[in-house]
Amino acid sequence: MSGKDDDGDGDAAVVVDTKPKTKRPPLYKVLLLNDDYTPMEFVVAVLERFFGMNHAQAFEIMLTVHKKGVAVVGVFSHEIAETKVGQVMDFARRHQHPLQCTMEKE
Ligand code: TYC
Repeated sequence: MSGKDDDGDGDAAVVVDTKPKTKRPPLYKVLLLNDDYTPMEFVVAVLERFFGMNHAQAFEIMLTVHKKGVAVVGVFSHEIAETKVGQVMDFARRHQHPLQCTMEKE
C-alpha cells in the first residue's frame, strides 16, 4: 500500500519537463554511387544541373565518386532530398545510364 509517491501529503510526485522542445527536423545526405558505365561528363552535368555546382566543383565530386565509390553531394530536408534523388534517377533513366542516387539520414 505504501507506493513511492505516498509521502503522506496526498499528491503524486511529478517529473517536470524543463527542456524546451525545439527539435530540428532531421537532415538527409544525398549520395551518388559509382558505376562502370555512366559517362563522366554526364555525372558532371547532373551535379551542375541538380546540385547547383560550378563545373570545377562538379568535376571534383564526380572524380571522388569515381575513385571512392560514393560521395555525399548535398544535405537537405527529407522532402528536398527525396526530390533531388527522384530528379537524378529520372534524368539518368531517361538517358539510359545506370547512375544511382540514394539518400540516408544524417
Ligand atoms: N565510373 C564512371 C566511368 O568511369 C564515371 C562515374 C563517376 C559514374 C561517378 C558514376 O557517380 C558516378 N565512366
